[in-house]
Amino acid sequence: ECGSATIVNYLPEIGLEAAIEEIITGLHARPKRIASKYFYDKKGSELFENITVLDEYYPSRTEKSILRVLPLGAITDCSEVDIVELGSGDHSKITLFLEKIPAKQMQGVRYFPVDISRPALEASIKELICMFPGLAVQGIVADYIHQMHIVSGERKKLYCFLGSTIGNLDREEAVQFVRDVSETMNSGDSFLIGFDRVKEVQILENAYNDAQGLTAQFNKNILNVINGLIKSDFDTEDFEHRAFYNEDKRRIEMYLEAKKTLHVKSPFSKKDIVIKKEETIHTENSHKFEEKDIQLIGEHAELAVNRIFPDENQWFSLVNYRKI
Ligand code: AVJ
Repeated sequence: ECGSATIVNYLPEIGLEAAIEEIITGLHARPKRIASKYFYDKKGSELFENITVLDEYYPSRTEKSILRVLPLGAITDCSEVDIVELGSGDHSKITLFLEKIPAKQMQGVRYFPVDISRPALEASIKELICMFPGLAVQGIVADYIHQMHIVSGERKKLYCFLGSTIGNLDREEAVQFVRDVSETMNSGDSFLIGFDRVKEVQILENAYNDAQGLTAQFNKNILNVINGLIKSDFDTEDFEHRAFYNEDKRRIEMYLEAKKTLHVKSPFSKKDIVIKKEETIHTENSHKFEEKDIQLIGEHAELAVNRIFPDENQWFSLVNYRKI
């Protein structure tokens, strides 16, 4: 027997118009850019899930190895808690968590997965309510970066921001984001964040240049996503995947490089989008963190670093912040 769940939509109606404008502006800018949130349509979410099991892509596997042994009681009181997972994606991370909750405590737990992709959210919830029939699940479609007050009420909360998604934000944005969430928290509430750590460059670069070319496909798929949004005619074949570590900024940067000069049309752009041969479109930053970054984020957000859970290689950290 499976349980049931509802999904509410918090994405504003003007979302599409704003998205189109953002995309067109980025494509006329110098350097050109497309925001990484546009990776995640149905196909993109599937591609990412396939990336997470690649040998080269260590972050997901490593984070899960930490989640598996994480003492849940050290983080929150699971007899009564609202778990809010920001950017939930698939349920493979949170199930490792939920499995630890004794069956008789499950009735006190409510789970709120929040994601910008409705299809991904639907697919994930559908499976989850069969795995945990007694769990109360309420899905939320939202651009959580700008929408904080999605779960109200006085119940104890545990926010989760896993998978090093925080690495996609610029450093200042990351600080601001954690601070915004912190402002909605009550004393004693918890925030669990997954951070990918600074490590040997070759390991980092291999993770974003896998031999099978899945990351290249994932990167190029963003063009299919925006073709759907701005009705453009980008051809993924015209681009090369590029990903490298920027030592200065401690981040992987991902680009699409044009193989030849292109004139791309969209009914939403008066002028053609002109991309010169070898010109790049910046599609993603994936920041890597040091312990000092983790401390700094806590300080700025008025959160105490309660515990840092590492893996055996110190490649990844799950950090439990506590609202003071
Ligand atoms: C889902 C944002 C954590 O930055 O490592 C994977 C996305 N990009 N391969 C990351 C991604 C290229 C991933 N995050």
